[in-house]
Amino acid sequence: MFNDRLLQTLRDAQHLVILTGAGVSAESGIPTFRDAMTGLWARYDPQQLASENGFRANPALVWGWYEWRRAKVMQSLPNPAHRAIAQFQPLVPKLTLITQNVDDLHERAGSQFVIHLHGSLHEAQCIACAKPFALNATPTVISESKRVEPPRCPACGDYIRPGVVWFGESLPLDGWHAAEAAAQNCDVLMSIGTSALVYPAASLPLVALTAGAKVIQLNPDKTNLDAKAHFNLHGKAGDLLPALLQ
Ligand code: BV8
Ligand code: ZN
Repeated sequence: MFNDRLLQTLRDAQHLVILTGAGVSAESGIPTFRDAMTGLWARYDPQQLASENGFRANPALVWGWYEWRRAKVMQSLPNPAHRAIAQFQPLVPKLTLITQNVDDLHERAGSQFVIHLHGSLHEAQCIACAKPFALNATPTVISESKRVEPPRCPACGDYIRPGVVWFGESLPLDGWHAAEAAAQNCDVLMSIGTSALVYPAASLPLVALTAGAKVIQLNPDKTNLDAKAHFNLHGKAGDLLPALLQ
């Protein structure tokens, strides 16, 4: 099923970086950004919703969108892709897991020390004074495009916002620096389930290539990375990863 050079590359890996995108959560029932031509994403561009301007223009629409996504994640389970990655972690001398996703499915599958480049749906803070805000354990299960007024900060009264990185916002520096260093020092980087379009996350495979690492891409659709990766596996993460990592 897999070519020997690919299997040998994984067997020989001393420091493996795994970079995941929304595709790794697709088989858990979490819509991706680009494939989700259903519901809210058919009518609104995610880059509009996932931005401070979008939030300021319509806080109830954007807060409702994130609460709907948070409820969906809490009702979902890790899929075989998340589990294969977690099971593979102790088998490699060093594995750095970096995700663009804002769900906690890697952690719930047993992965540790996950680097979240774009924050988390399960965190929130004041948009003005950044005071952390504890979200209620069970989000109001709402329909996909229901408007929900965001809570107010008890300290300053401004809106509470989701703990994610919006377009136009810089990434958490500690996470970004750790991710960049891992890409520079690894010998193998595997990119799984991402359209490789959003920067600076999409630059990590290129950093690894420049540093002489082997790059493996696992994605059903072609991306810009296909032309540069050493190996391209076109298929679903939930099918390929359990077979590849056994
Ligand atoms: C920044 C959190 C500057 C929020 C997200 C022009 C050129 C280059 C860059 C830019 C530009 N204009 C603007 C920019 C910068 C911008 C950017 O890159 N824009 C792109 C669109 C051009 N980047 C930013 O704004 C970043 N910040 O640059 O700041 C700065 C610097 C210093 C100081 C101040 C400011 C911040 C970007 C972070 C945005 N936040 N998420 C939320 O979730 O709501 S991005 C979001 O989309 C995801 O986190 C992810 O990173 C990104 C892409 O999504 P993917 O994960 O790739 O998912 P997608 O749907 O696209 O693809 C899914 C893939 O899965 C598909 O390929 C599909 O085939 C595959 N798949 C489907 N099923 C399966 C599968 N794979 C496996 N198995 C399956 N079963
Ligand atoms: Zn505040």
